[in-house]
Amino acid sequence: MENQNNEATNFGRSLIVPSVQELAKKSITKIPPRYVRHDHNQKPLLTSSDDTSTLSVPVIDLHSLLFTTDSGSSTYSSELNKLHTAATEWGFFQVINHEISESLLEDFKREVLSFFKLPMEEKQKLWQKEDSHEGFGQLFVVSEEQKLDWCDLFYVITLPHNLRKSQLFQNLPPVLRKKLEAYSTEIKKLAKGILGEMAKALGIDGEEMSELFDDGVQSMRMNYYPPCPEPESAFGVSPHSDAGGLTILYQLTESEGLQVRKDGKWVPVKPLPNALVVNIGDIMEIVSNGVYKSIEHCATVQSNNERLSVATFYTSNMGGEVGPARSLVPQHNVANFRCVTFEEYYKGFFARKLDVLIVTRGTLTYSI
Ligand SMILES: O=C(O)CCC(=O)C(=O)O
Repeated sequence: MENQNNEATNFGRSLIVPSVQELAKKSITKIPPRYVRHDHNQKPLLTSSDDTSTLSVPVIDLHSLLFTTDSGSSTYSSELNKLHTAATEWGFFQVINHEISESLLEDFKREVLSFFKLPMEEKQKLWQKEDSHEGFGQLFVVSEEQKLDWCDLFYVITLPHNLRKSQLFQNLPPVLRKKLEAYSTEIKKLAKGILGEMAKALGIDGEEMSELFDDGVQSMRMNYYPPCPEPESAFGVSPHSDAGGLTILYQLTESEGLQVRKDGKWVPVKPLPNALVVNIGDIMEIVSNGVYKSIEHCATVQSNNERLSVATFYTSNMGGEVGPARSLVPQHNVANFRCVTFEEYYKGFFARKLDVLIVTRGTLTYSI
């Protein structure tokens, strides 16, 4: 059942901003000042330097982890070890052999591409409203002076069903809605599978992990980055960490854009055919008592190519608490984060401006 009551699930709002896609259609040679970023110490590289071209995020083969019957094999334990190291040292990895069918990925990609190509009058019907950040627009815009990203996005809560905004869903193009439904189900399965393996690697009780994530909240952020006349001056998405448990990112186009901060350097994540990118969110860092890392990342833009991606955020159940796993704390002899309710946690997250989040995450807000 979808939700008719907006207030019940309203975790946040964002100021309404103009469409970047429409702006980019105007063959401009300079970007408006609101998109120009001077925070150069934060800026990633637009091309790979010698330093980072040798580094790449780990690739995990899920066939040997999730789809094998022999969890006693050395292949299984070596891949589990690889997953644990990736989550600990990178907070990011790509997954192959995830068993989401190529045809579903292709269909979903086609529908998302056409969605962003709809005429503006159609998209306007799905634009964010003042009281909610679901729909087309941007997120985390809290002041008229704030710099904006070179990106149009569509944000929607997809699971559980009772959190859905029925009005928004009913107005989605029917084929997109059908494919989104199938993709959302597959991503939930995948996220739960990976979380289950992480529980084993961390030594978290399997039942506790299931209680935390079985009926998790899932939302999707579809990103469209138009070509940008001054790519070195803009961000597609400003540096940030993700709030949820796990994020699963589908890079729809071959152009690069995602960059991950590793030991102070920005490392590009090259799209691999049929791979998905997975990253640890703040909640999973907290649940793991700080063992896994929710890492800063951003998206760059390009002068000639558009880029599209879909980030699916899978997080813990509503109504629960966000804190280190109970079964882990005795093993570590210390809880490195305090517990807050899920609602407190998310209301605080969406009320903050994105770059403030980087400064506060893990230190002021949640740590004890
Ligand atoms: O488009 C990308 O590669 C990154 C997107 C992202 O970080 C986000 O949507 O939160």
